[in-house]
Amino acid sequence: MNAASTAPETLGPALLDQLPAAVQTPGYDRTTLAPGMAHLGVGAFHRCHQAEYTDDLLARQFDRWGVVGINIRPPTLADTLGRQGGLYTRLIRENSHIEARIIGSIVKVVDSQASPAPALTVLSSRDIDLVTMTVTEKGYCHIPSSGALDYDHPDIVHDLANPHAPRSVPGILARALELRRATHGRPLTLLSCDNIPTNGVILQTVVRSFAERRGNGLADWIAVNAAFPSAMVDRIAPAVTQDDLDNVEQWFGYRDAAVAVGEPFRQWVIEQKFAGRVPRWDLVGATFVDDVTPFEHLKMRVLNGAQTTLATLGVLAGLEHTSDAIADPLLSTFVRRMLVEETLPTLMPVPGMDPTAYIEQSLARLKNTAIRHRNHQIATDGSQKIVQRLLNPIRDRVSQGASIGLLSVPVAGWMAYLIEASDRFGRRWPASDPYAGKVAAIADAAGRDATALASGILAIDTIFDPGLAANETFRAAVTSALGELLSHDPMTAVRHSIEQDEAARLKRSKQ
Ligand code: CS2
Repeated sequence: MNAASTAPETLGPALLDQLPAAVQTPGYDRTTLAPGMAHLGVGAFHRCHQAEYTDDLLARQFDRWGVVGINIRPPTLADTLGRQGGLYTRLIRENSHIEARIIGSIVKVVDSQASPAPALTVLSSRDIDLVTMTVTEKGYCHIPSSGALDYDHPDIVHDLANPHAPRSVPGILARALELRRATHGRPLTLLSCDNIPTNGVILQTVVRSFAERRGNGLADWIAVNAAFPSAMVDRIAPAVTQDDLDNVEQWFGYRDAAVAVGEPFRQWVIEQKFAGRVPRWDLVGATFVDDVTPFEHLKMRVLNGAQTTLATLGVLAGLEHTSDAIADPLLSTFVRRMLVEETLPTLMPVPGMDPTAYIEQSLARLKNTAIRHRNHQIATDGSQKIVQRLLNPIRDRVSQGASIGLLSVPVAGWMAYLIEASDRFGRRWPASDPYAGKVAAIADAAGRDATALASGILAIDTIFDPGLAANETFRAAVTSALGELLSHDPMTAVRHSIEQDEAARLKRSKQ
């Protein structure tokens, strides 16, 4: 036997009936699956979340709900999922537990990085009734502090000048809707699955604001024919590594370039507001509700808030993954205390969920050592994340006159993360954030002066709403934490905030 014939085969439809028994395969006849929806942004999260729910649904109630996966940004899909006929292995991992399953819901992939045409063809097709998307927080081209479309965003400037050749998500969606209006006129549901607050409202705002500028009646057509439900999505599914691909080959004997790895927990709460046909994801674990807000607050403030806290403080403490950060006794004490003392009282009642138990469950999820979620990955684009994860709960507490000494530490953590990445501070790590340049310029001017650094950054009103930025308690807490985080012993900030919180608690209990 020559080397070529012993090389493991690559996953694809022909291999489905030859896989080891430990690998579950689709429970429906994939050859008859026709496309009914599209997904923008096929990354690890989509493969572990919406595509899996859809796969569950197809096995339970088969219907025309195949997914066309579209990427308008790297990576390209043709060489990975495309080559495998859309099939991939989804691993669920929790410490030593491993569960492997082939997901079959993606019927086709389309690369539209070089030109919007392939994406527009799919999105405007009459077969597509719904578009889900995970395009990251910054993909919406909105202003984080207000949720409005950022007309100064270079891609928006470009797309308004070239509406037939758009490159931004709002521009592409507006053009697709325009093409739908001009051809078959069928309605479309656009379902955001990104962690931005009221994601449906923001998506609707950016698409409609863009369409209004076009001024050809498109905005009115959209108001009647498109729906933008909000959704809360949840499953921890980090960027896939070469180790993950190698593991599949070693454990199961075939190659898969599109493996996705997630934790066992998953959740999807979707606002019941659709235009036309919708997949019955509610039959397979998703929840359709009238108002997503309480669920969204709970998830972004607790789970995502904890992740951002552990990520930025974790990097500053020299720790690599979420699971390393939460294994650190000081950071673990800090994050639990922050969530219980300060975040929890800001949460709205959530039907059927106990917020205290949710906090414990979230912390337990973050301890999963088989999920190699890098702190740098979570810290990426922090400017687009801190509003919903940290600043909104802080604002709620400030308005109640309640303490914010703990929640302010990760805000300073985000600042320190970008400051330390600047030239002036010796570029300790490469930081990827649309505001990295702005923060670096502030660091250049302010040097090591924590007060000047904090006030320079707090003055960025597209992140910090001016009312909050002017609050003296908030400014003082952020400035003092930032000074300590930038010192030779960054964890002093964490220790101090815990001590201060403890002292305040004791004082209150004696009153
Ligand atoms: C993470 C999220 O990278 C990040 O910003 O906090 O991707 C997080 O893992 C998911 O929201 C979990 O559902």
